[in-house]
Amino acid sequence: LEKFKGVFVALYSAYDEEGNVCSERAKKLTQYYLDKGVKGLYVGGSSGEGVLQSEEERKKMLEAVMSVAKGKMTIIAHIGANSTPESVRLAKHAEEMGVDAISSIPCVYYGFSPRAVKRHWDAMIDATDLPFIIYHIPQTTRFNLPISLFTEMAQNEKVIGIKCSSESTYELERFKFVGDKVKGHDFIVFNGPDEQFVAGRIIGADSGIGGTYGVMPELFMKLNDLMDQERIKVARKLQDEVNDIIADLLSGPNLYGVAKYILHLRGVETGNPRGPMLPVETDEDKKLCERINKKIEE
Ligand code: NAY
Repeated sequence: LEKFKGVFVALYSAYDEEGNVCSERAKKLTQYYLDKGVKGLYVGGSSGEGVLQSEEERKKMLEAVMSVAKGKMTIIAHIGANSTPESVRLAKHAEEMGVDAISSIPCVYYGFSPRAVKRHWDAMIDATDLPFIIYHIPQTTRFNLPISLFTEMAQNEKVIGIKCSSESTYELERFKFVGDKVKGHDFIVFNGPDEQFVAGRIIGADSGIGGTYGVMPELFMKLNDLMDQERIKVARKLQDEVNDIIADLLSGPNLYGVAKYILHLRGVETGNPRGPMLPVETDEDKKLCERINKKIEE
C-alpha cells in the first residue's frame, strides 16, 4: 500500500485549441509531473472533467497518460460515469492500460439509495482485479455516504481506500478509524480539500489528491514531508501561504480555467476547460494568473 501514500495530482485534461482531447499534450503534461517527482496522478476525476467527456475521450486521455507514466508513477483512474455499464467498460479499459487502482463517485444527476450506489460500485469492482478507491464528494454528487454503506464497502478486500473530498474532517477521521478496523491494517484515506491538507493529515489522511496541486506540486510535497516529520507548526504556516494562493485561484472565472492558464504561462499547454466551465479570456483574468504564477514561484 506504500505506493498509495503521498501526493497525487488530480490531473487536468489536455485539450487542443479546438477543445478535443489531445494525446500529445496529455503526454507532456504527464511528463511535467513525473519530472516534479509526485507520487502519482488521479486521472479523469473532477479536475480531469471526466464527467464532461465521452467514453472514448476518457479512454484516449488515460491511454496517453499511461504511455508515459506506466511503472513510473502510481496511477488511479477515475471511472465514475452516469450509467453502470459505462463505468464497467471504463474499469476494464483501465485494467488493460495497467493502472494501479480504479476509483469512482456514486452516480450523478439522479439521486440514488445507498443500495443502488452499492450495486453500481460493486459492478465496477467485480469487473476487474484492481484495487478500488471510493470517491466521496457530497458537495457535487449530493450523495452523503452513510457510515453503514462505507463499512460494507470496506469489507470487500478490493476496496483499499477512500478519497474524502467532503469538508468534514470528522467524517475523514471516521473513515480512517472504521476502515483500519475493518481491514485490520491500513485503509488508505486521501485528503480531498486542498485547503485542509494539514488538518486532514493530522486527523487520519495518509495521502492527498488535489486539483490545485497541479500548479504547485512542490508546495504540497513540502507540506506532506513536514507532516511526515510531524513538524506541525511549520506545516500550518505553509498551509496558510498555500491557502492564500488557493483563494486567488478561486477568485477568477473558474478554478480549472485559471490553473490551466497558469500551466500555459509555464509552457505546458492543456487548452481551455470544457464548457460550461469558463476559460480565462479577459486581460484582467490573464493578469490575475500572472500574479498567482509569480506568487507560487516566490
Ligand atoms: C479531483 O477529482 O479532481 C480532485 O481530487 C479534486 C478535489 C478538488 N475538488 C474539486 C471540486 O475540484 O482539489 C480540490 C479542489 O480543487 C481544491 O480543494 C480547491 O478548492
